[in-house]
Amino acid sequence: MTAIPVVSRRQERCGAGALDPYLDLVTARLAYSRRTSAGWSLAEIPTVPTTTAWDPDSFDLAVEPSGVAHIVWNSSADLAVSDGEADVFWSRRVSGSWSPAEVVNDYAPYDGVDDYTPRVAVLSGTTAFVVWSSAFNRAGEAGFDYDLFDSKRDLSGEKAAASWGEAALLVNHFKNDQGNDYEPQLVVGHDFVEVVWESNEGLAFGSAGPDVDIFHVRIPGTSGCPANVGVGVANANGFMDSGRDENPVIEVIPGGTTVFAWESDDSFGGPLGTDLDVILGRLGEVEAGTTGFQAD
Ligand SMILES: [Ca+2]
Ligand SMILES: [Ca+2]
Ligand SMILES: [Ca+2]
Ligand SMILES: [Ca+2]
Repeated sequence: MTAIPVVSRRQERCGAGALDPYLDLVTARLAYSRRTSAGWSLAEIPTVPTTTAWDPDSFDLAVEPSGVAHIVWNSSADLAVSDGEADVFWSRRVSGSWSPAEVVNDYAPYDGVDDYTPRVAVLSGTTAFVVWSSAFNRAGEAGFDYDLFDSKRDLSGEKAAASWGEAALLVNHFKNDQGNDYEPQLVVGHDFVEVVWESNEGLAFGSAGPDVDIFHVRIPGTSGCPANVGVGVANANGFMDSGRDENPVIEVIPGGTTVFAWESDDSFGGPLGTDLDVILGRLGEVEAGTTGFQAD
């Protein structure tokens, strides 16, 4: 086991005992299989209430070192909320059994907007942490643009009354922005959470322009919600380009360097052309902040 208390989906796929959810395209349900030295197990159908349409791109998995698996997904299924729009759900697999699905976004009964692309991690083995994208104007301070929200759930002690906490904006930045923020991905270090996403927010008095760029934030583990930390542009060309930079992924590699990749149709001054290419960037610990990224 490493010092990192969370095993993300991507990390777990690289090791023995990997677990992976996939979408059953016939019935549009979330299915789950676990890979061991004997190969992939028979698919399980978690306790997911959906028989209605949902976004097949929008699920995520995190696995604790103990093997407990957590899944999140968005769905317009009517689980206690019959409003027909998408909300965020969570379930976990303990000793081979899936827990009943729970609604993650506490405002689900009255929000009237779709909540998309949830990502899950487990903090210090005691807290489930989910980030997602939503246009909900929480407390009248988020605006009607898409922002990133988060919520936590206590996992310790199997508390009967445990439930998801109040959903909050991920960072204060989202109270004042107007851009749309989509496709978050997160990774957890020993004392921080890092999130990347795509956004058309101009940032810094509009200097990033109205095109889509990759944004990044590192949130110390001690931060409250929303966290009062700055948001940076992760793609080094973000203040000059006009291309679409989308669908980022992020990882922390041994040594503490954050690496991320995304797709872009920017030509980078010509050599890449205007077709879609995959770009790799990195953030060294010394360079952590708003301008330390560099394109490889
Ligand atoms: Ca919703
Ligand atoms: Ca926004
Ligand atoms: Ca906002
Ligand atoms: Ca761009």
